[in-house]
Amino acid sequence: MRESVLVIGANGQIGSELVEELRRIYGNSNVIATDIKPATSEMLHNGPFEQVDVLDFAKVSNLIRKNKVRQVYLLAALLSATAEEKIKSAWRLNMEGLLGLLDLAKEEKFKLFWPSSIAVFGPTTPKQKTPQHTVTEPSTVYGISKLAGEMWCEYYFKKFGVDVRSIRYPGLIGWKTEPGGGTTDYAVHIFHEALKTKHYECFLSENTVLPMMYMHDALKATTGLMDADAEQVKIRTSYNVGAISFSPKELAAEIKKHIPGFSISYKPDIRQQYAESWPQSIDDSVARTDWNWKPEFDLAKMTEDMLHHIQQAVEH
Ligand code: AKB
Repeated sequence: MRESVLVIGANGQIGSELVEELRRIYGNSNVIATDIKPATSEMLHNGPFEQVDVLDFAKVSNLIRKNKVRQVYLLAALLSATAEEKIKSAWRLNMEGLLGLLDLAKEEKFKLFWPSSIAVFGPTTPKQKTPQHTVTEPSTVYGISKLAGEMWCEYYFKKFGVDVRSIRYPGLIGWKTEPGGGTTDYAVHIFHEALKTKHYECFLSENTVLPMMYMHDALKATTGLMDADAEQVKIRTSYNVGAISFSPKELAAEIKKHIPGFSISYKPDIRQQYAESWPQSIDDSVARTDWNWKPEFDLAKMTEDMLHHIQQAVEH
């Protein structure tokens, strides 16, 4: 049977790269990209695209039925920094979007992917090698919505048998699309500024260590979890996945190896508080055991790849 896949929030940092990867796996015409914003020309050129608000459930449901969709990736969300500025709309988008899709998954029996985040952890969580099961007392609106979402996922799995799968993404770093509204965004902006102006003013302080992951690994984790047999997926809240941990100072030092004139200065803002409430490194042994998760990119490899691709994109 033709495996149709729907990606909601396809224009975002994860979506734009995930759509490309899923189209490589399932074929261009079988992956329907959707976003509240109009499509980029690349997105339109390579396969089907629909402009849809995720909260328009009638339209989403119609798309799913009409195309016999078997997998949905729900990526539309407001991230940590924006969510603090728009508390109610963040809750509405992050929660109602998920609940609406969980209901549709219950009816239409598709497999649902929903991203959680290291933001489910808070100041009382152990910071080093944060375990899968530990204290989760988030202090941000975004973290609260992700924690509640995780519990809803588990509830729909246990009560209605919905095959929903989730990952607690760390900060994600990719060269294709810049992130927006997050706390870990500095780790992407720094590369663009390093190549453009050889200087970056960082909104986190120099020794703020956070868990991060290169987009290649994030896509590997996402498709790996979605491909796993249902019995392998034992956690139905959300899986810890780890890759790299570093501070702005360590990242700057790595960039300097490629761009010797690069300099960084620090002007921490409100995002410093959010970052300080999150773990510094993640214990992902449960994901490694359950569905063989393993990252491929370390700091040096990721830095080299980022600079190479951004440079190439600028030249073309
Ligand atoms: C953010 O910074 O808000 C996100 C996240 C850690 O989920 N990248």
